[in-house]
Amino acid sequence: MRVDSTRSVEDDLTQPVAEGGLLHRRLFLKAGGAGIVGAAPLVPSATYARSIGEDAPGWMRTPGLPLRAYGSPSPYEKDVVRAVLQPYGEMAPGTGVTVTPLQHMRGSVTPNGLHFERSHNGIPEIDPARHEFMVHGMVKQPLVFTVESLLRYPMESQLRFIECSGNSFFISNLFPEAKEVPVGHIHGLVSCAEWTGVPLGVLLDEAGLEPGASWLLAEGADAAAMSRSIPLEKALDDTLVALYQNGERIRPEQGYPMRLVVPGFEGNMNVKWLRRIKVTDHPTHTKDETSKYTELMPDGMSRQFTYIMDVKSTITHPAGGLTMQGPGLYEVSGLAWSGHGAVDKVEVSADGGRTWADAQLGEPVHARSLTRFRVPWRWEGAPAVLQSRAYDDQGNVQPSRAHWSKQYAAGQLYHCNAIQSWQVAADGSIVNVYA
Ligand SMILES: Nc1nc2c(c(=O)[nH]1)N[C@H]1C(S)=C(S)[C@@H](COP(=O)(O)O)O[C@H]1N2
Ligand SMILES: [Mo]
Repeated sequence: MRVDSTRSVEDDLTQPVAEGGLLHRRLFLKAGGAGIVGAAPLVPSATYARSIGEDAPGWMRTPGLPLRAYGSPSPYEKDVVRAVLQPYGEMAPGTGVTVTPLQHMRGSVTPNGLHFERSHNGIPEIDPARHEFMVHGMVKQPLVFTVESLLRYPMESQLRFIECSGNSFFISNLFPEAKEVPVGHIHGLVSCAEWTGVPLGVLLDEAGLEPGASWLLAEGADAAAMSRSIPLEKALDDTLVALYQNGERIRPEQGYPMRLVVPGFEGNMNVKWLRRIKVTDHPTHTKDETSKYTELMPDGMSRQFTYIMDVKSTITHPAGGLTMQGPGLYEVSGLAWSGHGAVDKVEVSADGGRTWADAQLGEPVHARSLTRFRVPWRWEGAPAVLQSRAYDDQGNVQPSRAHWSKQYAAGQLYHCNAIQSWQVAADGSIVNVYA
């Protein structure tokens, strides 16, 4: 059942639009000055003003710290960090992931120090003066680019998410029982940055494609020499050789001095520390696209070259890793994205998917980028199950976990875009459940 939430602003926006206390997405937007919410503060912790100045804190009485050449977060935010997950521990400390702490983030762009990381054999310490990037294979003229030469090319910026295809494996059918982990552990292998660099098509053009060219092999300069095959069509469409991440040079863990950004395609294809592109007329079937990054189907066949990350969303607040602070008004907020295009609509449920309210999307909505969604929620303190469901402008809808699981063999973990359920208990605790 979907509940109509398109009523006009003249209607009483404080009336629920779905079960469990979900309110009209425009409540907060229209609240200013209209007295819609009431004269009391929205949340109990916002107290009435006293006069300020009487007990001026120490930092108003003495000069502040000296100016700094490079900024870092407040020391009071020291716990907002990536969780480091190393499956082989100290045997292979460079292998594994770090996850973005989604439960502590509110916008849609990921700060560089919190961008998730997936590395197969550590972060190479590349001296940009000695790094070379080669374009060869089925080209008229093989070319080698230095970092310095690439920096002189015309550049383009794209706000794009990168998502590991192993993201959300905690709710995949690898785990028959739901794990109690924070939202960052479940979905934090997705991040969003403004990537700036040289369109790969410009460099391929310069090298001159030979007739019959249809694929690329992209290889990294790390000790895993990670490599993937990429269809030429995508390379010529919107693929970037990125040198900048949110305005500064790419971080070492993101591929310094250069990486591929292949918008909407699985994270693995966004080859970091890019050292060569070989133009071919066939996929190369590298170890990274045969032994891994394939999906096992129910009939025992494996599906290869599943590039596009499907439409998906998760509530990041309230969510696992946080607790409710008593009954009252909350903003349910989360992230939605699709590798197929732009997010079109996000719905939120507080009753485990029986009734849905439309969420407000953070605008402008960029294609293949993280989109923030928000909806007000009056929580009366009763148990609730929160879910979000995303739609994209290419007609795709995020599936239920049961529906997603059925598509694959047991133990399948890649490309999990199932709807996530957060169970909110009367005591305010929030845990991941399979609803
Ligand atoms: N050279 C190289 N490129 C790589 C990897 C790697 O280990 N080596 N990991 C891949 C995987 S699996 C993912 S999900 C993304 C992660 O990008 P990030 O670490 O910048 O978030 O990089 C991809 N590119
Ligand atoms: Mo990945």
